[in-house]
Amino acid sequence: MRLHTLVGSGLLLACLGGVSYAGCVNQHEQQQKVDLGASQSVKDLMAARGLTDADVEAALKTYVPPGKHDEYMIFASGGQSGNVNVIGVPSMRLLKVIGVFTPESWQGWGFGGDSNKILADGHQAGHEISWADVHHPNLSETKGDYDGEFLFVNDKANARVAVVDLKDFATKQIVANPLAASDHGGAFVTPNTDYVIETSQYPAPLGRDYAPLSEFKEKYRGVAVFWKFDRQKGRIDKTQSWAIELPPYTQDLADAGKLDSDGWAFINSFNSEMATGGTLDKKPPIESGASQNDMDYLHIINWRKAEELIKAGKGTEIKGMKVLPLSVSGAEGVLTLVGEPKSPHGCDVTPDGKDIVVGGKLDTHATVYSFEKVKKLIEEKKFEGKDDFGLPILSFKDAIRGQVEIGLGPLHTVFDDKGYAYTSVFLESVVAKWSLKDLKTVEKVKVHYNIGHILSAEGDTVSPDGRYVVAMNKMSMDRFTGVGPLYPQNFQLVDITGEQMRILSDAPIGNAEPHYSQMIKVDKLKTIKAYPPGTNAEGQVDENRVEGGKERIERKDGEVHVWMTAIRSHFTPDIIEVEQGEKVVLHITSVESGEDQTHGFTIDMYNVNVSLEPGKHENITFVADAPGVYPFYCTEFCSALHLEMQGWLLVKPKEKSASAPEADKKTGG
Ligand code: CUK
Ligand code: CUA
Repeated sequence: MRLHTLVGSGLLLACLGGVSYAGCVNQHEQQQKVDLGASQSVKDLMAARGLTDADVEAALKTYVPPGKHDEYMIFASGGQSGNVNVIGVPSMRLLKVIGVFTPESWQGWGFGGDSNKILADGHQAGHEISWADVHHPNLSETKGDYDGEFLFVNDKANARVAVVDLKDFATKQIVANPLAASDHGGAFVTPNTDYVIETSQYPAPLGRDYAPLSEFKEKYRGVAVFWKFDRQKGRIDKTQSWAIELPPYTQDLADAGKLDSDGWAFINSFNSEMATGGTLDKKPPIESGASQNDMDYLHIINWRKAEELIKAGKGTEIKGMKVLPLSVSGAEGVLTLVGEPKSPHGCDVTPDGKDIVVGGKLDTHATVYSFEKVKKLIEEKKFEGKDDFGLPILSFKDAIRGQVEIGLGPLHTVFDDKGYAYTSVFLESVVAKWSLKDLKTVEKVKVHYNIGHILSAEGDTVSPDGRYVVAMNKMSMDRFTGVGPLYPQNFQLVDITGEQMRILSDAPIGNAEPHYSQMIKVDKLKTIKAYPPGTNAEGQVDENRVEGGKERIERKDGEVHVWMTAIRSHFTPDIIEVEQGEKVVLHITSVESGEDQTHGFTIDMYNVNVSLEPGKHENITFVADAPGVYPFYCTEFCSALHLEMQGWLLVKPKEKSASAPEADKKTGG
């Protein structure tokens, strides 16, 4: 074994592959010239590792050598992790985890610094929520194309939307939906990112109020919130945001129109039966109650018209937000319904904005609605009838361009640059490629079990790139080395450049159940390498920023303020003495400017950890309530003397009260 180690691990691999011991040594002598590890040739290596030509081709297409960069980046929903994963393509390497709704200690996100304020804005009704169910990341767009500036994600569980700035890949804002109790159709952007759309999922009384289920039809509602995005500020402007009341069907996925259909939004729904369950009372569960009708309703929203009506004062105010009532939307042509078959799920507008593709979970078709037909029917008021809430309904057969025979359980659809659509087919576990022109399936590729969402390169823009599709699979049995009963999810990278789709690689996702993801060309991103000196988590130069030489400790009103700097490899000051019970406020600026020179700051017991990238500033507040000696130190191995980058917080016991010395003596033993 020692000899093997000496001659290199490549040789060891070949030896394990069955080559004799003496043969190993001989091979080693020969390979000095060809430099293929222990192998005489690529063929030799393939044989040793049991690889086919197709494997090698896939490896060559996805291998990114040390020092080379990936061409695309995926922003993947972190599902129940509440965060976002950033993955390089074609390597499928994890590049970053962005802390969004869930504290992420690696990023110093939510552990005592200024990021806590951003997380606190996401509280619902005063309740702290430290997790989320992230479903749909959406990149900001300009003229329907990703512009690489911002990312928006929704939290299905608690009805919230977050804004991530892609200059530093950090969350800048969380807004809590004041009307809904859950969301799903979000966070979808309009073509110039004027609005970020967030649609409720499970109906509830608007404004998070109470009403008994017996009043479901009267009091329960869905809602679509149009969050106004202020690009200059890089924040959602709550004061300019508004909403549309929706009937109490369970609204599901949504998409914004583009080009021909710009100004419109499409939301599908299930449970138009309005089943409410009641399994303990022997009533059918919602799953069967909700599957009685053959059709549910695609909601067609003229949001430009809604915006005008809101501006004209037609909204009613609920919990501080203007809401356009159902009656107005129905009468003014803002909200129109059309049937959609069997438990619809995905709702995707084609790159040219001319069609809307809907997949039915219990159907074998994808239905393709023609926006031109839909618009004409609405303009001519050709309605088939009205629903229980007075909303006009279009004739299904008059509104569609056709249906594509896909397979069992089509869910989501993405697009390429050659006029093809790719639909994930859940029950059949395939990706189905079909032609948008003649609505015919041309090819299916088997993916590993139960594909949910699917994504393609720049796939939600007006000009998709083609090249790659990623199947986002819910299960990974038999796929990876066992890691216990909770399995990773599995991303499969699919090459769509050739005549036939080819699976290139599997990437286990071990920290999330990703729902949707988007893939952007990396050259569109304009990331910074360091912050302007003194920048806080909200992206502003902090009023308490500290410059080198201006460090100090001051006391006022029972608070101890410490203005501190961090630079390789010390904190100034490094000794802080306080009295038990004093409030400690640390203002720490990293006065580094060099690329990748990050420090961290933690202190024993107070649940504090911040990340201090070059130029970053953090304000940390806690009450030093327990006497003791608390080392603080840098949590990032920043230099040869990183371990020496430490200091002390000394918390002196409170002066014993002079009036009660006897009592102290007794308890002190
Ligand atoms: S959903 Cu999860 S697979 Cu929330 Cu977009 Cu379809
Ligand atoms: Cu600074 Cu380690």
